[in-house]
Amino acid sequence: MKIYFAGSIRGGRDDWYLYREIIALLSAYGDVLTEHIGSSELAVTGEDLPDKEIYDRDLDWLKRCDYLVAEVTRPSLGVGFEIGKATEWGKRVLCLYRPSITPSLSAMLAGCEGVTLQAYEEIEELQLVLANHFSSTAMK
Ligand code: 6K6
Repeated sequence: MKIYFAGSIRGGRDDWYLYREIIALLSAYGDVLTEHIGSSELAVTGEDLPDKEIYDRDLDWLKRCDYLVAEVTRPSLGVGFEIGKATEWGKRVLCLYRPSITPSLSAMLAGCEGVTLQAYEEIEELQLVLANHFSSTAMK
């Protein structure tokens, strides 16, 4: 299974360490195509690539993935765009968020039938959350 992990870049890098841990957990379920999202090297100033190349490459990966998993606690235009594309293309989409920081998510996510929302607070909870989620959906 190919997993596209989405997390904020220009929306803010406060949670980069959390993205790294989520990517490590996700790697038990498939190939994570976007490991750079959890890199401390990737700052708000981003990769040293032109925007069009980043866009084309990421959309190509998104098209080829089986699953989009997004951490949506920190609002990011890019992550929202990727979720919109993924749902339009019929991909399975799981959005993880921490209600203590973002108690009410955008209705564009919360009201979207193609998006599964999963609240959590601590990274330790996610191991079980992902195991339950992928055993009930992804392997089918
Ligand atoms: C260049 C300069 C500053 O940021 C960059 C961008 N570098 C990126 N590299 C890889 N993926 C990116 C980049 N910018 C956006 N993305 C994609 O959008 C990722 O897949 C993320 O999930 C999402 C982040 O969007 P923003 O709006 O928070 O940047």
